[in-house]
Amino acid sequence: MMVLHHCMSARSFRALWMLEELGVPYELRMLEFPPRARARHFLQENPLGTVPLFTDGDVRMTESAAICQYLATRFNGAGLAVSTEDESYGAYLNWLHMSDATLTFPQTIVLRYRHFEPHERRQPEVAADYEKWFLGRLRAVDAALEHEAFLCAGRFTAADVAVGYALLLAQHLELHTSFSSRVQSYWDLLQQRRGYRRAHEIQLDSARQQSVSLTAAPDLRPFPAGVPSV
Ligand SMILES: N[C@@H](CCC(=O)N[C@@H](CS)C(=O)NCC(=O)O)C(=O)O
Repeated sequence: MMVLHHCMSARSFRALWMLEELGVPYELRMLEFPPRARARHFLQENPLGTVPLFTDGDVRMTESAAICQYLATRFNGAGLAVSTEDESYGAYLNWLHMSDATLTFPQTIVLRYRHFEPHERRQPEVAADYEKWFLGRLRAVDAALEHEAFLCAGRFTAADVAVGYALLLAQHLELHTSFSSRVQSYWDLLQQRRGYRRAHEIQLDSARQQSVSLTAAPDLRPFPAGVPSV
């Protein structure tokens, strides 16, 4: 049985969304955020304390975009992967990597220095700079969508799930108000997918069943006193 450790709306949502797009069986284990402070038992499974942690037998993965790629290829029949023979293969890999390294990373700086840090440690200018960085990098998404509904290969792929999560995080951070109309339309399209909606429902249901709080990981409240922010 595949197992996914997940915090509400954290980057592990990429893997959850993929699993729901694929419709394959898995077990979802919900954790309070941040697990290193609020679910310390988890450190035995992942010393980094981060989610996702995804296991499939002896396979163990902690990078959300890599898990999207793994699942798309492992369940190739679902059509969410792009094969090495496809001329879009390079673009597909580029989007998968860009989703976290370029589009999520600057948002984590905004999250931290605008929302999570105690007031005296907040850095409004740093947050504003990285907001601009993120919005600047989104120009790549806008350009890719000029003649296409999806990012690559002329169809919905794991790359759209990985990049779609970066747009979800932007919405949590209220950066979506600066999306171009093309990016906003793409984001609207992604949110209509059954897999996306199911992933939201499942994380809520599972949180209730497993007595985990329902607020999103980036719930925009500072960490409580005593929880180190790195
Ligand atoms: N590059 C990793 C980042 C994983 C990561 O940092 N996850 C965050 C949640 S979005 C986390 O678990 N943070 C908890 C902490 O820093 O203690 C990925 O894409 O999965």
